[in-house]
Amino acid sequence: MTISSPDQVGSKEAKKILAVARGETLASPPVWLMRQAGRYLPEYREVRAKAKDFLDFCYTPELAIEATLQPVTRFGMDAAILFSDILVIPDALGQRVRFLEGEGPVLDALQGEADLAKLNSDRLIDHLQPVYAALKGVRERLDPNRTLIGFAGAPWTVATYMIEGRGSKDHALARLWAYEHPVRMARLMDLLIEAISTHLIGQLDAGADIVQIFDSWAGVLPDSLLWFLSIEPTARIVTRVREQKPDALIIGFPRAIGDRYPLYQRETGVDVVGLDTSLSISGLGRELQKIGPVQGNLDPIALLAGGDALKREVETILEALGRGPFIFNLGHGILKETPIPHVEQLVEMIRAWRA
Ligand code: 1CP
Repeated sequence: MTISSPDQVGSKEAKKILAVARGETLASPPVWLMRQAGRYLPEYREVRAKAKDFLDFCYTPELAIEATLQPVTRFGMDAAILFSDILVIPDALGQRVRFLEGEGPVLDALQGEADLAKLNSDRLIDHLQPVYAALKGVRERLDPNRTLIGFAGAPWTVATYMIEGRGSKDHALARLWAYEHPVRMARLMDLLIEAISTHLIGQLDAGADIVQIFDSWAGVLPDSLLWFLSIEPTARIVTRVREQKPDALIIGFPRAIGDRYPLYQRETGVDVVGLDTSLSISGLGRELQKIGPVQGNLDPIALLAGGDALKREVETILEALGRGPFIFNLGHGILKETPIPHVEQLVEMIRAWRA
């Protein structure tokens, strides 16, 4: 049976994001937003209040399912992204992770060899069962025309939290590790590559249609470290996942790496590259799109602003990238202060636009 929809030009794929990830151009691009389930939604805050703490929220399938579906129900997004966090990986490896109210994540920072040796991937799959249960639950309830996205942090981005013990601006401590202890850092990368690959395969087995690898802090790395800590580890994850899941579709988001995007696109083998806000869409963005599908890159602050400013930004992005394989998204996660009507305005504009 051929499923067709008015928004798709000759596509047999009912899930628009998958059609684009395989290289198709749609008349009107699909849309989802990074961090679309979150505090800007009153219904999220309600579910959040039912959980003991943030990790308990992630590991309670009924709550995670509800949070995952909320933005799809409210805005009609083309994808649901699993409600979870990149820090379930250190937690599953046995490092202590807590989310403190108003402070964000706090981990018992890795101090050296001894702490590294304590990390244990044997129980990873068992520990993450609630995450896979949530994906299965979402799969059962999600409209079959919508894409279900699984995700993980990239090794470097996860490692910054493991080494620093919390979020930081410049990730100096993690970079210092890489310069001063390259062997130790390589061991941490190996461990994370294995753990993240296993987790992505687990998510694909549980019903995710596609997965995204968030390398949110890749932009602070100079070339030599970018290769060693971001591009090569990501390439290895892509290879590992495809060994078990040859058709796996993967989005890579190496935030703020600037003119090194083409290298990342070429060398990692991801199907779609996620563009951050600072990337020039009319220049580099279009170059990248000649090679493969791209996703992005509305400034989350423009979404916060709304009105004419938002309209102008959205039009510029659609005009630059909408006539090739393109998934509309933000250039980084949605902010918790974002007014809901602005998200509605955004989705309406994208739906109304034609290539
Ligand atoms: O109590 C709360 O509600 C805390 C806010 C929150 C939320 C909603 C955190 C804590 N994590 C999440 C969910 C989350 N995190 C998702 C869910 C799916 C979605 O709707 O998109 C995803 C994909 C993430 C990914 C994530 N977590 C990233 C990568 C993406 C990015 O924004 O760069 C990172 C860096 C994290 C770490 C993290 N978790 C939470 C916070 C506040 C942070 C950032 C800490 C920092 O500032 O460094």
